[in-house]
Amino acid sequence: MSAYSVGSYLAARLAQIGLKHHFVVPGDYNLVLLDKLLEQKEMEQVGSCNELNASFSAEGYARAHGVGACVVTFSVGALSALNGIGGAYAESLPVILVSGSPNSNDPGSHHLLHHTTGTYDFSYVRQMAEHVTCCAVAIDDAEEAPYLIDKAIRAALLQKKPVYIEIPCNLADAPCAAPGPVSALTRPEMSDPATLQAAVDATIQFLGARKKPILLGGSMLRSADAEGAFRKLADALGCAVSLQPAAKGMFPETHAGFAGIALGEVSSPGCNDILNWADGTFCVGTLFTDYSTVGWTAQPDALQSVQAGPDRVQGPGFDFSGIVLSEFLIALAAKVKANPTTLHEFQRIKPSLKPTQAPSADTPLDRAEIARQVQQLLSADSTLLVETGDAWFNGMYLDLPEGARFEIEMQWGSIGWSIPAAFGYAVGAPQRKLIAMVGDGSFQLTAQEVAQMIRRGLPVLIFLINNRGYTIEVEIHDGPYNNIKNWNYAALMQAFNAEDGAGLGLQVGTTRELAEAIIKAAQNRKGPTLIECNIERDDCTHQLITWGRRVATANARPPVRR
Ligand code: TPU
Ligand code: MG
Repeated sequence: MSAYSVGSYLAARLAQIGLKHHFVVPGDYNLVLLDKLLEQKEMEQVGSCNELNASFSAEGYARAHGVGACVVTFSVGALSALNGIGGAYAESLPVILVSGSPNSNDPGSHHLLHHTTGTYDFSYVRQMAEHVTCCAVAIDDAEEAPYLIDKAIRAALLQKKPVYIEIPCNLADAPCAAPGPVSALTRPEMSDPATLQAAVDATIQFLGARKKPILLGGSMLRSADAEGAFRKLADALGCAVSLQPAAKGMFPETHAGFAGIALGEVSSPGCNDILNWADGTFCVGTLFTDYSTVGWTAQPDALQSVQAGPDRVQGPGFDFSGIVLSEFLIALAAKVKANPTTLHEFQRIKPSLKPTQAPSADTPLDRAEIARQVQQLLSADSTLLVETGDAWFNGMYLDLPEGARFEIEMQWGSIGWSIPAAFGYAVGAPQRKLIAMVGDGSFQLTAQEVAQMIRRGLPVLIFLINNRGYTIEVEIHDGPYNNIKNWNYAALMQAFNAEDGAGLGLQVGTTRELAEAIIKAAQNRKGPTLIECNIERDDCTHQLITWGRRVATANARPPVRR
């Protein structure tokens, strides 16, 4: 007889795949399961203030640690978590959402249950989860649990997408088989050798026929475990290398080939010019959406580009699947001929940027000065995490030193993501210096998760940019709904500290006050520091204004008559 129960089986599997933490909100349907998870000593249970935050924290943890998990209660908990799970799908991050569910005798027994819609069908949560996960399983029998748990975890790890596992409250403690070797869950996929060869040949031919090829990297470089292989290809090709904003940090900005952030008209200086000058774009792990193409104004010409994704390579006249991206890039790097034409041209056209000077006197704070001071803080062990809003644009043009990382949720773009995601990231990578930039409007969604940073003594540095409203929305389409109630954000830290916390809240409105606050933050190692930076309502990046106008135009296209 195996000594395992469904709950301890799940705990063992989560520990085997390397999880050191999981995020939880308790409820009567998951309490026994939480006990079982607590028994697994290799993993720590981390409380979240609510399930939305738990899901964003697990997503942030997956960014830092490769995979994340959160455990919630049925329906009321799981439905709240689905926003973060949809985000993990959009951002290609493996997050395991586990929900405790009603007693296995209840479905089909004509019982009405709490936390449900008051009907007899309890399958709706799994059905809803199916749309935002790559695998959603509901266990209704302990003997089936090992198979279904493995199926879901394997799918998450292979596809780098979230999954959903439902475990009835009376089965968490029910006996089941012992876990087998972990390699059943983690064995990587391999390319079909003949298809790999064909894709390499077709791409070599495409590149050979171009005089001025350029590389463009996207966020799926990370989810496809292809950052190292992309770098090898960049070294071999020797051409200019541009990155979509969501891939910032996935290729070193100190690399000789780095040509900046590609975002159409609002690309970093010289980057859009070199992309337009090139006669062939080799896109790797990219995602082209209305946002990343600046309202469909900047998309590579399909006839002049190759797109290589996690399992597919597509170009003019060819389309291969069943290929592992990193294997493809490495095979290509070994065969490709160097062509540095775009890099040489980029070096000619690149505007020489004078470092912005520190203001000589104390002056009212503006967003450019915030960016300048944040830039000075970045070092090899920093991670800069930026929220939807002008924080995106404040962060994406900063220079990352070698080793520094950048986190952005530009595909899903849910405001409220950054604070719980920063918490999850800090739990997953406590050795990194985490700096978050967030607007006042976004902060109001999930502010309470700062309390969890205080609880665990995490020295996260938060720049809260208080421009008194939803400025990004103002730039897209203004109205009275873009004004919000102001809060005393810095004072919140005192409330969250209560009797035992070491969080620090500081309010600044001038350049000197900001510099002094940053010094105080560096001395506060036992908890987070929130610096509330007060700026004018209309003080935003010119890139936000241009991008917002383009997105607004794309949104406003009249319906096409069919
Ligand atoms: O820099 P700024 O002022 O734009 O940032 P802040 O203050 O954080 O305001 C963000 C405003 C915003 C909204 C209201 N950005 N996107 N939205 C729309 C939105 C609404 N709800 C969710 C969950 N996500 C969204 N992106
Ligand atoms: Mg704002």
